[in-house]
Amino acid sequence: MRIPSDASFGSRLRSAAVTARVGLWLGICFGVCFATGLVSHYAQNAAHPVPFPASPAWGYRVTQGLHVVTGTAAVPLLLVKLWTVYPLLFRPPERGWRRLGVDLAERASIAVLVAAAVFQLATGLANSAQWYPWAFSFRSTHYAIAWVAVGALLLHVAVKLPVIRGALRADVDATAYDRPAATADGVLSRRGLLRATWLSAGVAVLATAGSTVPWLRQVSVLGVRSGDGPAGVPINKSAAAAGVTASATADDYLLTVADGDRSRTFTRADLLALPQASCTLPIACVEGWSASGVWTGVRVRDLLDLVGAPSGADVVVTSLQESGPYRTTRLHASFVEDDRTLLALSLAGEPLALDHGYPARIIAPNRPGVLQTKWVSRLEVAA
Ligand SMILES: Nc1nc2c(c(=O)[nH]1)N[C@H]1C(S)=C(S)[C@@H](COP(=O)(O)O)O[C@H]1N2
Ligand SMILES: [Mo]
Repeated sequence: MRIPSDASFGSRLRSAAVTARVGLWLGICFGVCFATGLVSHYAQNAAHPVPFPASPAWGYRVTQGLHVVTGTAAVPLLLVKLWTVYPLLFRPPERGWRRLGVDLAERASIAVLVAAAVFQLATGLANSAQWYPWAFSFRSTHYAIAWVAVGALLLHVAVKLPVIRGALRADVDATAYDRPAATADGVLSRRGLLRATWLSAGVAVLATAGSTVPWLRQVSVLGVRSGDGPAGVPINKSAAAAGVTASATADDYLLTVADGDRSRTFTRADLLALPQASCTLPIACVEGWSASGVWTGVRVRDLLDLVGAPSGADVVVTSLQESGPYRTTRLHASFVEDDRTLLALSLAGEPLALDHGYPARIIAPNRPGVLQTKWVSRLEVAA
């Protein structure tokens, strides 16, 4: 087999004029994805030096939706961008020690950028399909590599800035930044290629965004967990999968509310006899879907008042589930003190379905879905 040289790639479509235009949008997508990813990571942290706000209630739904939409749009953009530049891989190395050093450093930084970008998009997509063909922790790894990707991206933009500027200011058919070999007509025009690229990014978005945007449901063939489940809210983990079917339906179910050595227990009937509050709040899953529901139950603050708990403390929520990362979660004070934070007993006017967390679950505004703990057995003021 003959190794190609950069002269083997003659299409004038593989031009910096195309790369810079696709790269601009790819950079915007990565920027939005990074910022919204930081929000999501912070929201899930155990400690919040700066309180995470409970308002607006739909905030996390929007940032998480943007995260998945921009990540999805980035897939075709990255593929086209790589297609336009990969002949550069076969460019002969520079001569002279200094130039060779710079050349190798640039190639290494681009290798890091491409590897990190592909890793982020591949693991992100797999996560939104709830497919985990790996042994590492998704959240911490996706977070760490995000910094690598953004660092390498900033370096890349800084190095390429003169070319990017020049290419974006000139007409898309200009040849100033083309490789000498790239002169043959492509199968379509540069404008045609760009149009096809925007179209495929748009189709990728429409095919998945219906998992968070209700009126897109009909066209979202890939938005698999959209609109199904009791009361129109999808099920993430079922009671059977969590191993709580028996304990959640047992006659002797009790909720314990505790603050130090003061504690009280409640049956579900006791909870239903307390003053009830209703609010419309979304569940926004980190896996990319979200759905809104009308939840009714007892305000968490009212429950804490019944054991005389002071305001301003965090609360540890424990589920009947015996193991798993979401068995206990921390409800930070900013949520505890919010009137819309409920121990929900019903959804859409019906008793909570077993899979939605019967007998009782947490629902709070602007909170990641993973922290909306189901099958709650204990609320305890954190020490
Ligand atoms: N005890 C417990 N609560 C849980 C989970 C879980 O696995 N165990 N999954 C969480 C996740 S990831 C999401 S997105 C929401 C989904 O709630 P739903 O299934 O009622 O839509 O529940 C959360 N509550
Ligand atoms: Mo989730």
